[in-house]
Amino acid sequence: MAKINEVKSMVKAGKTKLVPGLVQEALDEGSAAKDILQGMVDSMSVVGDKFSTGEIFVPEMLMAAKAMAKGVDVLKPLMAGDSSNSLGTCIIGTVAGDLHDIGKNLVSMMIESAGFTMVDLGVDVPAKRWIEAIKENQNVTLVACSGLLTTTMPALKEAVQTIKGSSLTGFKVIVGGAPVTQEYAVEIGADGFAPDAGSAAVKAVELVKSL
Ligand code: B1M
Repeated sequence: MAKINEVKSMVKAGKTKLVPGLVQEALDEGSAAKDILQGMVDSMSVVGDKFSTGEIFVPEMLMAAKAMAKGVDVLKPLMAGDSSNSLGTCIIGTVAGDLHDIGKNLVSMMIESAGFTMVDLGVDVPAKRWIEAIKENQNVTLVACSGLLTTTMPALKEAVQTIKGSSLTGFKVIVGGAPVTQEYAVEIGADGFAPDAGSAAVKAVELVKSL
């Protein structure tokens, strides 16, 4: 337990070199991977609050994000689970104008563990790139669009409407990210919404099984 607290402090402090070792020590101490992950997610909330109040600035926020990403790398093999990748291909990315990828990466990890082959387009994905990726890949059954900023909600809408308005078929579209709600997902024409990575995997399977 003590090590999880150290992981949380070091993520907040953006200590990229220390976090992976501490995550491993927390595991060795007997902490569950999901509890360590939750600890790091909680730290990012604190970091966000400190940014909102002007206590820290973008560079500190970026260092915390990098530290968390290093910690997640250690947990990844433990969280991935045993997947047969039989539910088809999922194209995932963060919408245009948005550089946040920690949540998207966690969602990707969970959807992969539910049985999808993942194609990650990264961040700042323009609407037309989603279409290209659906055409370029075999057996695309799911498109997952992440958006973390209120200012990129219109880009999320544009992405979903471009994808749904194309002549391409055979897949469902799921959206999510901190400012996104079920109501907004319905409003922009997405097939599904999930508030977090775990429920995104559950929703992904549900959507694709209804194809
Ligand atoms: Co930025 N940022 N950021 N940031 N950042 C937020 C999001 C913010 C809430 C901070 C704040 O003000 N309190 C705020 C947004 C306010 C708003 O729009 N409502 C904000 C801002 C303002 C900005 C900038 C504009 C700051 C500036 O430059 N002045 C700028 C924008 C840059 C851009 O994108 N164009 C910016 C930049 C950055 C960094 C680059 C420094 C860095 C990102 C680095 C990276 O991702 N590689 C960063 C960070 C780290 C944050 C906070 C602190 C942490 C985000 C995070 O990783 N959270 C964040 C504050 C916060 O979240 N409290 C903040 C942990 C992650 C696990 O949670 O991403 O929410 P989250 O993902 C969750 C769910 O949302 C959901 O599941 C995930 C896991 O459970 N989910 C999905 C996500 N995608 C999903 C997709 C799905 C389903 C569920 O289906 C497809």
